[in-house]
Amino acid sequence: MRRGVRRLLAAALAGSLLTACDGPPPPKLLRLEARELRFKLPAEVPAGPVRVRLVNRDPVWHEASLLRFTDTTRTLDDYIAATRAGNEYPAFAEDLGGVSFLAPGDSAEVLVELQAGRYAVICWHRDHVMQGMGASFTVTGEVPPDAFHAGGAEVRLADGEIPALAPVRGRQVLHVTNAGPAEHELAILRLEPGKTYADFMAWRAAGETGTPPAYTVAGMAALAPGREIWVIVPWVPGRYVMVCLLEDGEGHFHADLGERQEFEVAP
Ligand SMILES: [Cu+2]
Repeated sequence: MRRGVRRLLAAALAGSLLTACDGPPPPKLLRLEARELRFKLPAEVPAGPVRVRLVNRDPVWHEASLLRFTDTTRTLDDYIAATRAGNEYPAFAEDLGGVSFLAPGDSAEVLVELQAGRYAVICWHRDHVMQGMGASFTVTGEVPPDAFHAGGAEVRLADGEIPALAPVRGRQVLHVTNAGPAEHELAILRLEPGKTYADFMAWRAAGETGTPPAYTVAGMAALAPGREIWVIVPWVPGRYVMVCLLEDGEGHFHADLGERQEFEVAP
């Protein structure tokens, strides 16, 4: 584990409230509302474990990629300028996951531990970053010691592979780590009956109009190597595909280079 702290997931995350006085405090909620190609969010968040929830109020798909400015003199404008200049991984920012792309009206949640610093959320879906869809915020204070205990099913990402998963019906937490060396993301899509991953990619390529062949139920945006995040998945019965849709230097989706798993959640 990154900070060597052993964690077990707080019961609060699984939907039940902790009542013991000496239990760990439940993670704070950072609610990101996407509307009219902008994010609405608080300006300041206390350091420690944070549930990041993306709520998509737009008629188009959005994601909320979470990053920390490693060079504190840099700003969101610098980041957007860098992406417009073709640099998708500016050296002054570190990708910490965030929430994967979501259909209109949908929401999803991840859990991360945030240290004090300056952060931003960016929508990397389609050309939204070029349109300036990002917002910055500050994390203040100290991370409480052993503030939360995290667990969950282990999902260790590496170049060219996503491990198979044993989904547990209902609410499940996935502890996602990136062994690198490349950045990876993880989108968990529920396929409509009879539809495939190829159908979904064709729908994307055609401009995302009409009924999508699949919907994201949970997932995380780009995660830097060595980082960790917890993805909260509300499994319902159906057929799923779990993919990384980042691209390599030659324009191939990681999903087409082995980072893809298809599976069923039984009724
Ligand atoms: Cu990948």
